[in-house]
Amino acid sequence: YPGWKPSPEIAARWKKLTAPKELTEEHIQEEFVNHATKTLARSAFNMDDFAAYQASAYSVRDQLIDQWNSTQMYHTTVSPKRVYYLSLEFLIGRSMDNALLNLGIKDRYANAIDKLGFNMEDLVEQETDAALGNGGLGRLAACFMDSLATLDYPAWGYGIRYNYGIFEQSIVDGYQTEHPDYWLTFGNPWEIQRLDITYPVAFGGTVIRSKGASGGFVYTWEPTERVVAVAHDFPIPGFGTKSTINIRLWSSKPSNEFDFASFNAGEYEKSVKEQTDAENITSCLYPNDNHYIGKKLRLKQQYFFVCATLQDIIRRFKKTGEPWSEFPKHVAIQLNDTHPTIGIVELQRILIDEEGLDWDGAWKIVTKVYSYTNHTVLPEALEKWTVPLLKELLPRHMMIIFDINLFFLQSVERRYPGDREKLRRMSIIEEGVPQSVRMAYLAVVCCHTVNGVAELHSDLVQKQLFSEFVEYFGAGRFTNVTNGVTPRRWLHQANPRLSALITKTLKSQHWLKDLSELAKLKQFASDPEFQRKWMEIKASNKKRLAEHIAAHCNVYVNPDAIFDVQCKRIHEYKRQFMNILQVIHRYEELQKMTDEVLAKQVPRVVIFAGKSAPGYYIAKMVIKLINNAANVINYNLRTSKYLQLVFIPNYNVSLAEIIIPASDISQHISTAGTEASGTSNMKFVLNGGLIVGTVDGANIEIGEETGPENIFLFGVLTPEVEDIRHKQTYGTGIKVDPKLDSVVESIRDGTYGQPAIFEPLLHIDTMRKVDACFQNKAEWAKKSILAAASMGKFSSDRSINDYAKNIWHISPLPPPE
Ligand code: B1H
Repeated sequence: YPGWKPSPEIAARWKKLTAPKELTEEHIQEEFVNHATKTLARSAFNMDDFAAYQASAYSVRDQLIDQWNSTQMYHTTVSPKRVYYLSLEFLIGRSMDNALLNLGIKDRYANAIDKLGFNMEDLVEQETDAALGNGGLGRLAACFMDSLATLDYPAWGYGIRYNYGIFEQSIVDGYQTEHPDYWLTFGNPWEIQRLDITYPVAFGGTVIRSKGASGGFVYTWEPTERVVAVAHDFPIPGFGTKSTINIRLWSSKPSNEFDFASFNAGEYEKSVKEQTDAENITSCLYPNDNHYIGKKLRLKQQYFFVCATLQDIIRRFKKTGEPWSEFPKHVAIQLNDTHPTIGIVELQRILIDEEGLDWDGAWKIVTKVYSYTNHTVLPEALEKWTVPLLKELLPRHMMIIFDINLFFLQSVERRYPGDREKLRRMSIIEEGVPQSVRMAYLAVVCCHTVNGVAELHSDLVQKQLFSEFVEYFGAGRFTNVTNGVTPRRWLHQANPRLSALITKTLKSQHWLKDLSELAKLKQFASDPEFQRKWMEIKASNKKRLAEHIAAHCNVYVNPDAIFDVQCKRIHEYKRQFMNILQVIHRYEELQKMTDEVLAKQVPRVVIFAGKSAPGYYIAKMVIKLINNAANVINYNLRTSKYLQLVFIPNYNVSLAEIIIPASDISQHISTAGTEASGTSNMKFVLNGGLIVGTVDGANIEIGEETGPENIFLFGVLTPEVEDIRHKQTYGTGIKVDPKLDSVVESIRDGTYGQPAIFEPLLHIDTMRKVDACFQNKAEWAKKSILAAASMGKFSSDRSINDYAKNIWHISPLPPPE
């Protein structure tokens, strides 16, 4: 800030004034009342839980900002290599409880506020989720931020501050209904609006080619649309450290120059339209999980956010005064899927067109900076922007993509002379009418490292999706980083009683920073007293969920039954349909039983939750089917003691925090080879739930850690799936008639080879096994404890350390005490 430099005396006074005060209960109360009366203009006679939540939130925010300031100032003085995590989604959920726990001040706050007549547990419930993501991909980004802060890495998250997050779901007559999620109605204490940090972003227009001073061509982009990106900072506190890092989310605003031009020309409506068009860029999160929709506004969102982000990163780099060749020593950029991939092209453009580097010099820098995480192999989820759309919005970027492709294919041609089919297959441009850009190929060609998110997935990425690129670039470019989840939110915060039991048993809280320490619980797995405490906590979590279900589904579920949960986005590949068929089958079996046999059944509550993309017809019909089945099953008075079925509306982070600690078993039953990793599977086991799952994604690695006796895996392996699909498609599959029970039985046995199309049968078998196991309470408790104690590997701290060491090459930088 060149305008103002404090004199030494002023700097000293400043330091004295900003020195943190001791956080006594009295000081907390002062701050609380101060915010209630000044920030909110309330009085003691005009308070309610929501106002009390806001007052607490603003005072916790002050604590965050202090830590955040000192972390950022320290990073600025050291100027280390930083990682920038670029993601179109950050599924953060609530912040207050998390901030209180990570800062280690929850009890003090709760006591202080109690004496002012408020209950912290109630206040925490007042907060609306920051739901700026669809599912696993967005939640992973949020877990990674928690780990980056906790492990003291110099890191920034960058994304979009959507005005509307993922829609709210209600169930009307059994159907999903969507409602807008305007989460900012009452302001947001967890962000700092930075009206001083803005960057211009441009779209459209043409590119003019002219002769440059040194003889080569220079390209000038003359855009037709200009908007402004405004920064909003979300401080992310680490657990048990002073490090507080930043997620910077951009919001779009109209650019004044343009507005005035049309306004003065008397084109009032045109100028208003330009204003609203500009603001619309960051209005809505696209509600598709694992599905690509080629919408122009989505591409605008992508470019808008990477354009602002790169200007911010470059501004920070330029403060070092070092030459461009040093850029990769200060900057690592991680692309969370291909969604920010246009940022690669943007950096190449800036270096050439604005900074005057030549192509090769720019390319050397770009390819040292970027790395890319692939999150799916499903073809319908892979981004392919059409060339006409890219040309229209980003004409200069389109030229650069063609150049990247040209140089790439030229070198492929040198390696494999005359193999035109190979060039066609590997080209970044897919031929067709119109042509399109394969964003994943663009990312693979430009990034130094490409990773999948679980062992099996990374294997498929290398052997199927990008096999020819592995051959061409070498296997060294490709790697695996298995996903993880933060134990702070997903155990300590969501399941405080279990966290306290673990801390008491291990005589330290250190396991929350090194999850592998959970293994020490294994020695207590058969201890009846420990088992009793462990299962008592599960029972109380189940009661809590039962209350939620009573309030939201109007069904009184039996808390002693097995709680059998499938909560995730509704998708064909995740096979909620197979699960509901299995439930209906179970219901029909119950109908046939005599009272005597019925009385011996293990009671079960089947719990579904999850959103469908608004335009995904089949997924919506699955929701309707579940609700219709629930209406039949729950009202059968003879069997409802043994089987109940609920669909809990509006699955989100906060609801997950209630459901996950309450499950006995959870289902992760995707067709083998389709679920890249899954992350809720890790959360369920961490909370003492067991998995019923297929041999897919991270289930496999979870099973390796727990041992096969503490996980219920079933079904065929990935390589068999294609084979079986083929047989089904071409009519050699076998149709089943109920009269053919013995035939089915032999198919089930595997007499005729692996029974993949009969996976529903194997699913049913597995459920019978679960019933049998659940009846032996001690054995079940032991499995639950041993499984949870094996989850050390699945902390997002381990994932982040893997990325830092093998991909980003950055080190922790703990702030001085
Ligand atoms: C995952 C997505 C995804 N994979 C496109 N891919 C999207 C793709 O808005 N879009 O266009 C949004 C999301 N999400 C998930 O990532 C995987 O399905 C999970 O298996 C995985 O655990 C998670 C995190 O890696």
